[in-house]
Amino acid sequence: MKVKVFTAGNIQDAMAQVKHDLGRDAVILHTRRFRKGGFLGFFGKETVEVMAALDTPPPVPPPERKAAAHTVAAPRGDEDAKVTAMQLEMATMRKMVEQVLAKLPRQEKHQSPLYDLLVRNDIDAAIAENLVQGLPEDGPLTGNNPAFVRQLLIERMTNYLQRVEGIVPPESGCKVVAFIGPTGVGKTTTIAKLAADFTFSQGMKVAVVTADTYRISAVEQLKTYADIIDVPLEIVYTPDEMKAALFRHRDKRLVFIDTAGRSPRNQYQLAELQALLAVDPYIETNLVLSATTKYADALDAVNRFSVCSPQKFLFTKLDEATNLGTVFNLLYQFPTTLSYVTTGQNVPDDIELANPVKLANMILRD
Ligand SMILES: Nc1nc2c(ncn2[C@@H]2O[C@H](COP(=O)(O)OP(=O)(O)OP(=O)(O)O)[C@@H](O)[C@H]2O)c(=O)[nH]1
Ligand SMILES: [Mg+2]
Repeated sequence: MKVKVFTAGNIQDAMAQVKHDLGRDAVILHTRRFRKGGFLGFFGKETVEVMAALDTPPPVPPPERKAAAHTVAAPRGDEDAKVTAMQLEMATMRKMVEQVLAKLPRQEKHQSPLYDLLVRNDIDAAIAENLVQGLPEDGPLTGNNPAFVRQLLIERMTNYLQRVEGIVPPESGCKVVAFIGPTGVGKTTTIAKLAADFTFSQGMKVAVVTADTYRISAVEQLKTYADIIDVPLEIVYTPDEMKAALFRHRDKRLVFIDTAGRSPRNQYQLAELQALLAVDPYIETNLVLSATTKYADALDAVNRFSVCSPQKFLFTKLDEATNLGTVFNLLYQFPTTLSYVTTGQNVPDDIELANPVKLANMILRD
């Protein structure tokens, strides 16, 4: 790994040097502002120091992005590694037990086609069991109408998806909405979609703040969107800078905060994220999760990101998911408000307010 320290009069110049010397995929390890020269630190020239590293020669393909993120993580001790290995082992065992259990009671107790359909759609076996419990069997009582029983099940499922609220800008003043979540789930793309929608369709004043400063290309990705949508973009490195940026944009109706993708297993990164968002207790935090994520992994992410107290879930990549089992299982386990779902890569079109009935029907796909 190549590590270099750059100094300049301001952050933009320092980042330009990083980009020039190490390329777009450089990882920012550390930044510091100080006064150089002067007397006892007074009257000196404001100087910015950036320590950056390049993990692999550019261009870096997606899998190495994870490696880059690890370079800034706190060193993991043996204990950490053991805990992770144990958790993985437990998750694998849990999955195996679930698979066995899913087969057993189904034969003996239910033989219900709807139970089978739920499990085929990756609804957790225990949850599927609860959902079909007490549902009438299709027969003379229900008019020999399987669609009717299915409709009863959809209604039950809809109950768990009822809490829906998008971003509601205040009548006056400014609302700040942050997006957090694991790496690559679609946080930045989702912000671009929302910023475009609120700016163009609803004519609101919007600003975007990014705290994703680990890779130069991450800032550039959002800058490109911000330029096209014509909204201001602020880049912040510390909680104080976050506070200052939010204060500068208090005249906007909405401020969206983009954050670096975090490995849910890295507690140091999560604590850093928590500190950034703690500058304002009124920030509405959306936990962004991909519908393509395995349930066990999504569950782990929800548990670990809970240190940032997200108020809402936002699910991405519904278009790529073979089923929406993870979405339902999570909302069943954690009755949380759902904001939006995204259905593709197109900015700004592929996003919609979550619709409980539509989702329940999608979850129960044949
Ligand atoms: N198919 C599909 N792809 C999506 C969707 N949303 C985002 N993507 C794609 O997912 C990839 C990652 O998106 P980003 O917005 O960069 O994800 P991120 O969470 O900001 O990633 P990091 O900042 O690296 O953590 C990009 O290729 C996006 O185009 C979606 O709803 N469907
Ligand atoms: Mg991003």
